[in-house]
Amino acid sequence: MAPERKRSAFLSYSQGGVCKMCHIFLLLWLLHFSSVYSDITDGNAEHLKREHSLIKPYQGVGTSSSSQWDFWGSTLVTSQYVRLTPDERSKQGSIWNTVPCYLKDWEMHVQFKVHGSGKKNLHGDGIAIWYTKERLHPGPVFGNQDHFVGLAIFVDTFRNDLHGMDRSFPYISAMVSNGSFAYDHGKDGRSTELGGCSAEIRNKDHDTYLAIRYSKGRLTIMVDVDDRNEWKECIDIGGVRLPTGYYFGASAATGDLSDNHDIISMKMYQLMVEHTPEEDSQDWTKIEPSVSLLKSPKDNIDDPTGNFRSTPLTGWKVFLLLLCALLGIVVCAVVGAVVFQKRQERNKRFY
Ligand SMILES: *[C@@H]1O[C@H](CO)[C@@H](O)[C@H](O)[C@H]1NC(C)=O
Ligand SMILES: [Ca+2]
Repeated sequence: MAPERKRSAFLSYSQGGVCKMCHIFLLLWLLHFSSVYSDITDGNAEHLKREHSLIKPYQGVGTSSSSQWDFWGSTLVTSQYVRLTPDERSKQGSIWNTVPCYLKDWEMHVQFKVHGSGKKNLHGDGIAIWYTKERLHPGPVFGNQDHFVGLAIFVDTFRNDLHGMDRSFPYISAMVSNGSFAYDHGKDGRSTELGGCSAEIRNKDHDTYLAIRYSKGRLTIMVDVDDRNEWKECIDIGGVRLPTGYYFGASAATGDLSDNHDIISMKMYQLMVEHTPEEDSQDWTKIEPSVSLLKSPKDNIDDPTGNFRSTPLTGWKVFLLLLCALLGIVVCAVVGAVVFQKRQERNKRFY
């Protein structure tokens, strides 16, 4: 059996690719304010929620009436994978959790596999992961209805928009809708997307994963598709409002071009996050899906959810930054001086 996979996308993500200076900064920050930002460690306290998880060998799925997953269309359930569509034209399939999710903070890990005989660019259309008000409503958006209410993550493997050559495909993107927005296939959803990234996910021999994290109004999508057992950030955006009580699902579609679209597992983890009494007293099922900041997550600075990476810099933070910068400059100056001196000495020897 394979070793247990790192569960926390958040922790493994935050450990990777951070510069030394930032480490010092982070350390200082944690030392001083660990009490205030206790939710920063919530990746530790997560729990797998079986009723929202789809795990091999998918016992009872589709056959037992007590099953927590329903499927529709071309979906085929084996003991090793759930195939939403086969590598054939004009197929649509989906699988839906029958249990509404009342968790306020969660992280969904999806292991998926897209593969087929189509050569480069001759395959499609992709997979969508859903957290929506309604379930099992087939339609034109990767096998699900348009004008959906909730969250969608698209793994779009076919470029429809020939003007959008600034991005390579497959392309992963996210969309939140209150039902009034249509998904524009012709533009690969560009007009409604919250963010996205390109990811080589097709015909891989290794496992490919996607993580969707929703906590305190922050939506984070991470991918692990390079066989490195490491999460890479794809989307990170604040100001996202999603209610509880919606359903998780996955769907896929083929058109003139096709692929096998397989879901291997969907694992739902509850994140243990504290909320203010005010937030707790609210009826979370009544929230309307919305995004307050429709702009690139990278300049998403006035984030109301309290994530330190994107809050505006206040006095002492500026001070710490300056301190780090100053330290950096001093280190550079010293190193520079030493190197310069060495050179001078060498030069003297030569002439
Ligand atoms: C959905 O959101 C849009 C933009 O925020 C708003 O104009 C519209 O009235 C909302 N529609 C519904 C059905 O609530
Ligand atoms: Ca497309």
